[in-house]
Amino acid sequence: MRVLALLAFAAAFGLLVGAAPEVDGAPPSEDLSHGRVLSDDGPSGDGGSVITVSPAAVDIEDDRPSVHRQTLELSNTGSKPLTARLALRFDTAKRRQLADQQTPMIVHFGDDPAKTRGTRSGRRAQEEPEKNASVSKPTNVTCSHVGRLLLRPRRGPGEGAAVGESRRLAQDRSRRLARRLESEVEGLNITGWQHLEFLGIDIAELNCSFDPDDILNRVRNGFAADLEFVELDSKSYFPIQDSSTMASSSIPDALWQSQWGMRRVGLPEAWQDLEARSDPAETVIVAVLDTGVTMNHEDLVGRIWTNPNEVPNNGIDDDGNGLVDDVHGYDFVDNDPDPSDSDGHGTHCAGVIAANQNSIGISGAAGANTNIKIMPLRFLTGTGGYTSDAILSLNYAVAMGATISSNSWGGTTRSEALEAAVRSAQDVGHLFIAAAGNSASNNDFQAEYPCNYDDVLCVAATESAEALAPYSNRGVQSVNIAAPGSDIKSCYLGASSYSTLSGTSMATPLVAGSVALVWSWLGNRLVTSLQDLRSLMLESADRLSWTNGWVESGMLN
Ligand SMILES: [Ca+2]
Ligand SMILES: [Ca+2]
Ligand SMILES: [Ca+2]
Ligand SMILES: [Ca+2]
Repeated sequence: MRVLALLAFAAAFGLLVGAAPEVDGAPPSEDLSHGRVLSDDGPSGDGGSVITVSPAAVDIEDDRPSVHRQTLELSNTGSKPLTARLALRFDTAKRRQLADQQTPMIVHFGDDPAKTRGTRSGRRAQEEPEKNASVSKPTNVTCSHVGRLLLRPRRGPGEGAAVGESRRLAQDRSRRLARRLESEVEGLNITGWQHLEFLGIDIAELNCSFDPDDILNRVRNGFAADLEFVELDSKSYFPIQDSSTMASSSIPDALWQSQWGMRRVGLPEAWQDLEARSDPAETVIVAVLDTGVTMNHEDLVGRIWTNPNEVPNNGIDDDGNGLVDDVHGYDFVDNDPDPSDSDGHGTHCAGVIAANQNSIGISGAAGANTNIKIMPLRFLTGTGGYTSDAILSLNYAVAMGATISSNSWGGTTRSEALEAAVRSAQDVGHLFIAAAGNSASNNDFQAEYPCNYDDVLCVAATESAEALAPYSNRGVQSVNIAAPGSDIKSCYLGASSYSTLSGTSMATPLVAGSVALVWSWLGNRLVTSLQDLRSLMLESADRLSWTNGWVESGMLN
């Protein structure tokens, strides 16, 4: 058997890259900066299987961030097919502050690739006989999102909560689980593994050549004692919007007169009160999980969050968060660092939160406070979005400091993984604000997610005629507050375009912007947590005859 894998690493991280292959099932290498070779001579008497690596360690040391390339050659010198697990550790000073980060890669190789796990590597081998190995990074989607498993290992006795316990424990548990799954579930070919440390959730990328339900059942049944949950990814969530009232237009002048909703909830008075305070406003980052945001919109100038530790367009993950050039959020649909809007829905929501209070366009709920920033996270398109991408977006929001998220999307599919993600985000102080839905149904009887998950701030829509909007979902146990959602004017796709939309999608960012506004001035002073502020918002809501019986509190005030 000859050389079976040649891996070229683009080490675009500055300092040190360590690579150590592990034969499947072997314990993890402790010091990856000096790669050591673990071999399994195998019990079969067939000559065993041995991986040799050249060079054994890949060390690159440099103070300047620049791109390095290093080739690592792996050979299987035995006769038995092997799986090698490589962990790259990027060990820059910044990364040390953040904790070590490891990027696992999995390589399959053997003498008869068609017989190794998965036909994908088999196909590749036929096309490229010299390179019968498949290598993928965890961020690559190898086939479709249906090839993703979302799961969380069960905590051992005496271990802390998934979030808040030592990261090392959770990481080790995740790594052990990945190894066990691949060695014990026949036919399971894990091509990438992401451990979301802030949410305590793992995402396994699977080879395409499997029956998803069969794999799910075998993992669920075989690992019931080891898993809190496991589920298949699915495209379950959709932007919430009543398209029948959608009318796009380009309007050159100040549109305040049309912004009935902002006046109705008393925002002008709030702006005056808060501006009169002597203490400074704190920065608040509001993540908008949606179809992206038109970041060059004339009324959002200066309002888009900037990642302070990421240098744009240099092809380098300067801040070491695993994503290259993520200067203004991220696009989890296309896996690129440009979360520009392709639809308009996300831009509309962003405008309702933070459009500048000036002479042009509209004013957002938090428009008067320039310390409130939008973090665009694109996981939806007009045709929907995947659970895994919603979770990746929320993980990014929490990891990068967004304390509030505005979520104008939903579906009727319950996901234990998304529920756990929302719960874990809340456990670290994040407030998740969600739309109730536009199907005129009662969420107490017909659940809508993520609205119905515990402690989400779920928003119904009202119209200017002092009524709940006829399309709005409601439910005294599941829908917490109502806010203006019909005929809402806001920013749209073009840099100077505006449109009028209706839906609980529009009511949700009005609440998110209002919460951000109050939190920016009063947070950690008069109110110490966003969950406490959530309670205060519910207490201070207007209990109106027409909101009674439909939402938990009343109209946002
Ligand atoms: Ca980055
Ligand atoms: Ca960069
Ligand atoms: Ca993009
Ligand atoms: Ca404006």
